[in-house]
Amino acid sequence: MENFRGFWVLSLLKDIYGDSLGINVKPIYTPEDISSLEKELPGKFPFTRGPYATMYTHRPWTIRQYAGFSTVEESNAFYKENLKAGQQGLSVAFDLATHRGYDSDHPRVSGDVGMAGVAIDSVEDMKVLFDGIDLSKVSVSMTMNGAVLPILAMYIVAALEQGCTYEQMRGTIQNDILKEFMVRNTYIYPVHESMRIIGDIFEFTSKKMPNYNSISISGYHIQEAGANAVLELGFTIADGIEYIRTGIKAGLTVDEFAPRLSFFWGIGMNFYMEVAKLRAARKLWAILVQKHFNPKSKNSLRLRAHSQTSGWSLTEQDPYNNIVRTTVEAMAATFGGTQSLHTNSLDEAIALPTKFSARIARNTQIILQEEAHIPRVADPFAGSYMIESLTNEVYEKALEIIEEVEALGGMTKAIESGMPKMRIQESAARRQAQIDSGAETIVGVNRHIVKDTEGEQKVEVLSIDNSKVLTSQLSKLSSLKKDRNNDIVIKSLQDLEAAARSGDANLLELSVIAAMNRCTVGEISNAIENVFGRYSSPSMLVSGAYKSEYFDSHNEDTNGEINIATSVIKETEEFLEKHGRRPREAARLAIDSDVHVIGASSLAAGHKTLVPQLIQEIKKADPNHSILVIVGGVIPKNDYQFLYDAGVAAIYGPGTPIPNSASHLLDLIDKNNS
Ligand code: MLC
Ligand code: 5AD
Repeated sequence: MENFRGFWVLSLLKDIYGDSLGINVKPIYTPEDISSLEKELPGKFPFTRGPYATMYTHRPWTIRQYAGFSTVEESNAFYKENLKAGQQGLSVAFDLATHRGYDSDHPRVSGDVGMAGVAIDSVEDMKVLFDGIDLSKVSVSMTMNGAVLPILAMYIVAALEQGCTYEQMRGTIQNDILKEFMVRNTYIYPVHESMRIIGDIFEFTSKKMPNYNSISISGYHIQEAGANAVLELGFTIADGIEYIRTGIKAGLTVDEFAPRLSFFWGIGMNFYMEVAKLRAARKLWAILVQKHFNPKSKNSLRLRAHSQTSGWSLTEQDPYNNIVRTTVEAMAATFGGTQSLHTNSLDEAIALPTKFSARIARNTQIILQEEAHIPRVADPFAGSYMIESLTNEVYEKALEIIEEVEALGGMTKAIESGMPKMRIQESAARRQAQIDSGAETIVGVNRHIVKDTEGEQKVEVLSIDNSKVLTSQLSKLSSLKKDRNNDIVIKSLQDLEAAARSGDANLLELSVIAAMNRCTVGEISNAIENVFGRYSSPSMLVSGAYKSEYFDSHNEDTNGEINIATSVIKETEEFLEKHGRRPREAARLAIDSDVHVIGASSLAAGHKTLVPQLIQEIKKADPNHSILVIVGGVIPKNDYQFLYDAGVAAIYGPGTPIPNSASHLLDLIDKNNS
């Protein structure tokens, strides 16, 4: 039995930690594994054990739940309730229209207004969002990257008009554009111009807002896009180094802004690895910042981080299991010494959180803080042969990635070369293949699948009335435009545009003036777009990684039948022979490119508006309607029939194995073209 268990543990760890990470986790660790490592203390260089000497014993991590939906009035009410119920900091989710720098009345974004976050068009909206919330006391994080100038400016003006001084403003702006180009995709301007904006924000905040965190350098989205822990860590620290260079290029000394750089990690189910990652991150940052920039203040070397449990790890199937997953991930984050934490809600893979699911998610943290007493000791895993050794291995492997990026000339250049995106896509394909082949277990998806759910309580789904939000935003926008002084508005926008062109004034400073004068998000973004342009990314594909990983871990199935992936490859070849080309998917360019299928992936809840519009457009341009529309992503089951009625050919929800959807899709295309 013991031998058997040892073997099982060994093979499981090999699968999870995987060759792709290059880390061989052993079944047992001894003092020899850590004999060469230095003894360290929390709050002391290189800060592996935490940025503060006393850590949670002095102050537990901040319970900071990310939220925002519908109108500012509804989001404001939600924030106030959450604060009353034990949440400690705020974190604002904006809708996609705002992220892209469009006002709610822009025709391109009508389906997205208020859906995956709160809609903001002007400082008047921002003031209502924080109505009754004292911005000198409550720290607020804002996840904004593309439209960072108007949004940060509007937050500043809302705070000033509340009576809060610049010095009192505390909080964080995400402002991490490099990872937008790698994975998250809400950039607006090209990368060099975007980096100039970041330099301006560092300059402005370091001079006027000493308690404000000017950036949240984010690995979270890199992990969510499929990167393993080493890639997430390596690319994120390399981003950080690039941002320090940006600040120095803007004329600042490292100590003027580095103490207010902050980080953000994704925490998945790979428990030991996540604890080690957070510890290794602090050590990497301290050592590399010391080496490259030699700061005088030790605050410049201290990595502080927010963490969020992984949305990707949560499943639509058997969703109450998600509470357990989130608890495990939250424990990894806090054992790793995070400063602030968001715990996801159990309905993550279905829709935005409801009041009920948000309560369970928040209470998960309160229980860890107050019932499990995790804050009682600083860095409890210190001295563990395994965690210390793993921390060091993750450190070494991530350092190799950072050196690869540096050899390309730093992260901006690496992004232009396409290297990080390709590596992340490759890692994602391998991971998916491990799941689809059953090498990695996901309970309820590829093991212990529940077939009979009759009589079980269904998960309640939050649904947002997009047309109601839109009507409200349009009416607020038109009264704003009537009431403001339009001459001053025009002058503010001209000043911004001129500064974008000349480079001789701070763009955040001018955005604050524009926001004060009631210019809108769309107007401020557009004034700068007139000079910088709007960036659109070329697409890239990775091939081969999924196939090799799938067959490495799952060759023929045990019944001796040909497994599904083998048969999909065969079907694809047959299709190629019959129709003369491989089936391709594309979105907007589909009609011009004469594709077989358009695959729409929706995480932003716009599927009920945007997918029917897409089908109508195809019908208009292609009356024979030979292009199929399929949908994937976070789609509540209740919406499936609506989408089928609108003409959707297939819906592939979270957890659908790729070979199954590929086989099904080939069949549909074949029928559609025969
Ligand atoms: C804390 N303090 C201590 C201490 N612990 N002082 C002495 N000893 C100790 N043990 C002090 C700190 O110095 C600080 O004061 C104050 O207490 C608050 O602690 P903190 O550690 O700074 O915590 P916090 O304010 O919560 O800030 C954490 C942070 C910050 C630095 C990581 O950047 C942050 O809150 N980030 C959140 C990012 C976020 O929510 N992002 C959501 C992304 S969602 P002082 O005076 O030094 O300030 C997303 C999804 C999507 O991105 O849409 O894609
Ligand atoms: N409210 C709450 N959580 C959100 N997320 C995204 N938008 C919202 C929102 N409006 C969370 C999900 C997602 C991650 C990027 O952030 O967990 O996976």
